[in-house]
Amino acid sequence: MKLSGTFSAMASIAAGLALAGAATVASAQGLPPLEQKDRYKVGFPQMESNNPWRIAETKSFHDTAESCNWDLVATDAAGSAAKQVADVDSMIAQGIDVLFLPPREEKPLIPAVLRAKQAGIPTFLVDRSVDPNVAVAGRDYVSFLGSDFIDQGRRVAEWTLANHEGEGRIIELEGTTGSSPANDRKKGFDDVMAEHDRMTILASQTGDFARDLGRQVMETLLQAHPDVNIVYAHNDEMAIGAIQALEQAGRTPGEDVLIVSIDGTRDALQAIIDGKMGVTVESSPFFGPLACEVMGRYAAGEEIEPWVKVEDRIFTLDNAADHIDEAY
Ligand code: GYE
Repeated sequence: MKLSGTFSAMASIAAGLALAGAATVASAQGLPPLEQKDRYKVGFPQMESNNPWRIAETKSFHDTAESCNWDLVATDAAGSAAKQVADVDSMIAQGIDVLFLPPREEKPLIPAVLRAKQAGIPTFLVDRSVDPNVAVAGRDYVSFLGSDFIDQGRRVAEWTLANHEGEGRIIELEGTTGSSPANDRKKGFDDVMAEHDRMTILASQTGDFARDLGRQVMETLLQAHPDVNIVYAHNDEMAIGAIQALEQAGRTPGEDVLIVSIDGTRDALQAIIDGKMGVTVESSPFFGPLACEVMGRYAAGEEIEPWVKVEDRIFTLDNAADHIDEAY
């Protein structure tokens, strides 16, 4: 009896210390602390749901809500940064405990991030980031959970250099203008290609990360640049759209045009197996479990690294068939 009494007293002192620790770490950074409790009201304002990547990410948050004891408040901004800002504001008004925000674009979401902080809500950016010259991890929000997009672009470029002989005439399909993955995937790829004289980027235009726009933009660019022999798409959906446009125009993707891209969707892995696509560098949408883990560490008083980096695999003909069953 006595022993267990002493033990529980010690345990509660330890818990108290841990809580005090949480407050100290958070306030030293000027960030709102997160109380330790059994259930949390968690906000997830999704930006759009027009592609398998977004749908898989939203599902990952819903699945995690059960295992991590969240009451999830999820919205869909239908491709509008302004609507996403309004969704965050409404979540703040509803009194969420914590916010997991995938900012559609780098700049427009910053005021919402700052308002969440002001309202005492710890915010984690997931899958996309905001302009680091304006809002900073560890000060304005806790942390960014996501991939290294510059490195993804670089890895696609390096794979392309190793797998395409002779002159490369490249069409680049960019993601959503002003989004961090579009900016960084372009930089990573273009910087590597700039060092190789045999590689020329003929045109680079946005397809907004969307399959149908990717197809339409490819159709137009193909007329202006019929000599294209490489397409670099910033995501798999646009790569699939480009394949459709090329086939419509009588070209043979995989034979006369090399298609390279990023994400690792089921359709892209299938296109690799079918010989239409060369490579896709992974960018995983399964953020729910990571969000649960990082939030737990933050509530326990741990200082969270400003960037919780996700490691990405690479899918080619060597391994696409091994991974297609787990793809989305
Ligand atoms: O590559 C794309 C999605 O932000 C990392 O957004 C994400 C990107 C992903 O719509 O397919």
